[in-house]
Amino acid sequence: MSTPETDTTKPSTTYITTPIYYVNDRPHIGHCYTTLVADVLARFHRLLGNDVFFLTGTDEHAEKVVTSAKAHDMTAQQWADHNAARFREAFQFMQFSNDDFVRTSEDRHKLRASAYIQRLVDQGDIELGDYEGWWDASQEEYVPENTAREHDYKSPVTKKPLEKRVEQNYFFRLDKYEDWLRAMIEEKRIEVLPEQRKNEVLGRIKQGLQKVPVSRKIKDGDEDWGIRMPNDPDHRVYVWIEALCNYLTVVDNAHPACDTSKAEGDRRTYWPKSGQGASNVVHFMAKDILWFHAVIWPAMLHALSETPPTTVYAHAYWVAEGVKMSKSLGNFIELDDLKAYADRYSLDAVRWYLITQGPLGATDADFAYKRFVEVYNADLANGIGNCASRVGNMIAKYFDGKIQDWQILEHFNIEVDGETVLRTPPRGRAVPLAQSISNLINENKIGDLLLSAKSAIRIIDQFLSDTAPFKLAKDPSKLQEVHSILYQAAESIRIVSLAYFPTMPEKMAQLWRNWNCTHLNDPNDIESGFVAPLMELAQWAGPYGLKPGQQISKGDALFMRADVNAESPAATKPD
Ligand code: ME8
Repeated sequence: MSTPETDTTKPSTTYITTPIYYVNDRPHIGHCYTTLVADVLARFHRLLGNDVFFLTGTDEHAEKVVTSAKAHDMTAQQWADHNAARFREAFQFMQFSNDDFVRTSEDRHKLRASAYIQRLVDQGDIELGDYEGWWDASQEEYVPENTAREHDYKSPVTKKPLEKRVEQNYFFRLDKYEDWLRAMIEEKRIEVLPEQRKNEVLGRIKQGLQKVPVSRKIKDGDEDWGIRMPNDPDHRVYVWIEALCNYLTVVDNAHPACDTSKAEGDRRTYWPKSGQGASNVVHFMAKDILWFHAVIWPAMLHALSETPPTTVYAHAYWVAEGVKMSKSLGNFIELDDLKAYADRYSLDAVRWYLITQGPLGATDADFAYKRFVEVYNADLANGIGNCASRVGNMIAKYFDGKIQDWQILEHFNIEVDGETVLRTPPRGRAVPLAQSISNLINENKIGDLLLSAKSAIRIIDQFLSDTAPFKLAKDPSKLQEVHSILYQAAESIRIVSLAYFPTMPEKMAQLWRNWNCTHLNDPNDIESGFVAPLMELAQWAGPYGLKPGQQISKGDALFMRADVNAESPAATKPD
């Protein structure tokens, strides 16, 4: 067996973040998707035995939160509380394994973010000046003149008219960091992914960087909501600038501004200061907010003498049945839609569909009911589900569900076009798949990894069809061969199931319970942790492999086949 490949170029400590979401409205598929991508990556890291910290949360100090709160007859805080709870509930429903959930209205965030801003002011990285620009109220950001002109002075995202604003503001001297940023991104010391997005960012940096406004003067009658400039309480910190700070405030628990280190442990290991250790810091988001994460935030960190993120990953968008989702069209795929799909097909099937069909790359992806059913039947009901049942049923039927203490054969004779050829078992696919996980995960290649897991299942299925144990079993002299075939298939499925676990933890835990596999500390609790790191769990017939005497029970099917003619569950979901 070849030795496991491990990527020694990257540290194993990993910090994974999602955007913090605006609480002006409820969560939808987009929020769930980015958080799912982060969740799956975090679960892969845990499976590898890496130390990982996964953060998500809510961004609360936006003007649109105030406006929307008023429309609901609530204070901004009340409305933020209401919607932050909906995000938490949504993420629990999706079974995300985030280690913390930050809200920017919390003291730990406000105190530390103010302290960072004060330091930037003291150092001269933030200074006072006049600003005149095109304000996109729906996105809470200024749009550069050329972009505003290109879009006919309408929001490039929501198409609402832009507002001309002139104000005295504090500015962050982003211009000072142009050369540094360009070099960092070109040399992949900050890796911007996918490649196409990196090229867009570099192209925009090359047009020149200007100072960016970081505050807004408070007007009479404004609700007291947000963080004030620590050096000038007449100004409020621009929501984007303090929101970005969340990634650091949550792990910076040694900061004198707020000592909560006892409750939280030492989280600085997840994002050490330069020279004080190493960690992969991975920010996930969609393409809409890449600029803030790939340019403004790294420059702020550099100015604060903090390490920049290792990876900034901006996926594309979901659209719904071929149409861009928008409020005016009312065609958002809502949490309730996902719940209705989960109700019919299982939550893990929803997670699988989103991850494998979603916009992980630079191209938008379509959420379409027909495609969901196709993928569900092909990958799950007829894929891993059927493959595992075939093997489980045959072990039950021919061996009373017990792995025998017999020698396991490695080669099998099969007939192809009337000739006898030697067929090797799928172990040659399953073991290298497990060995490749570390490298693929370090490169954030979740899509490629799941594709190879899927193709490994197809190969196991083909092996069963080629060797036809169900025919051989009719001849009692062939039982050792039948047992070997089934062992080879079952042990391969067990190893491949480890690669499926991060996306479909409930279903894989169900399979492991059926087969009495001891991968988890508590077989009934997917969050109980693995008993050993992946390379030990995945060892062929190793300490956690299928062994003589192990009872394989058929159990319930993992995925029932879906009726392609049924109506979409979203169409029949309750109000
Ligand atoms: O921008 N497809 O928050 P936000 C895929 N608060 N992902 C989508 C999506 C879609 N159609 N729509 C939204 C903000 N998303 C700021 C972030 S971070 C310091 C501050 C996801 O509530 C995607 O991750 O508008 C996108 O980047 C994010 O939601 C925007 O969420």
